[in-house]
Amino acid sequence: MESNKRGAFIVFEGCDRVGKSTQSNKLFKLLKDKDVAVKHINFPDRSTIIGDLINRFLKNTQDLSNEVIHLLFSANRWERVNSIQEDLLAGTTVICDRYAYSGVVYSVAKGLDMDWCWAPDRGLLKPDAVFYLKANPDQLASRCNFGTERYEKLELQRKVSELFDDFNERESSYWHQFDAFETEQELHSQISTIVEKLLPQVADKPLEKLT
Ligand code: Z5A
Ligand code: MG
Repeated sequence: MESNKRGAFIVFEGCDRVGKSTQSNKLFKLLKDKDVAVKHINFPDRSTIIGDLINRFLKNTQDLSNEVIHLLFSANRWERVNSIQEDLLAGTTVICDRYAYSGVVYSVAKGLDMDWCWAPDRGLLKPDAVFYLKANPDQLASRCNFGTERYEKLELQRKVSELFDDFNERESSYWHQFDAFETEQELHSQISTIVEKLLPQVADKPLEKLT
């Protein structure tokens, strides 16, 4: 008989180079090894036509206005919404590296209006948990040099970091903050403990949307 339990929608957020990909991949492997149905996705999804435009923008080979790139990042999430919903309802847990919160904070850090920025992401699926890896961008710069992508500048990362902190405060019912300077293994263990409790908690809950 098919299970009517749904999977959990888990998002990783934080500044550049805080370890989102490292931790989301570790969690994916752990759940897979435990035979939990799980998928790992990331935004921007550079594999689509919209994602290719975003990639060219980030690599500085395509100029786009702040408004246009913002809407493309959001459209790139809308491209995946049906497949995420299908997976969750089929009982698959979806681990997502960056989501709508990244969409808003980078654009607001560049000077766009918060309400305008949030509007196109309203109606997307709401995560069951957001794991926010927090690090002071000045300290992060010493972890590894910023690369050559468009947003990898200290001043912008400082604003981004403050805006993530604001989200963490406002959305504290499902955001979990971690110190990104803990060891990879320590962070993984803290995150796994929360996920172990989360999966049974959300299994019978209806999916919610971002409002
Ligand atoms: N963006 C946007 O503007 N609007 C949107 O809607 C979305 C995104 C979705 C590309 O994102 C850009 O898109 C991004 C935001 C913008 N611009 N910036 N800045 P991306 O997700 O493709 O790239 P990224 O997240 O910025 O960078 P990243 O390199 O993928 O970072 P990460 O995944 O957080 O870090 P990591 O690869 O796991 O780790 C970085 C290094 O640190 C690596 O060498 C690790 O081995 C090391 N590491 C990891 N954890 C630790 C610990 N605990 N201790 C020590 N060292 C560690
Ligand atoms: Mg990454």
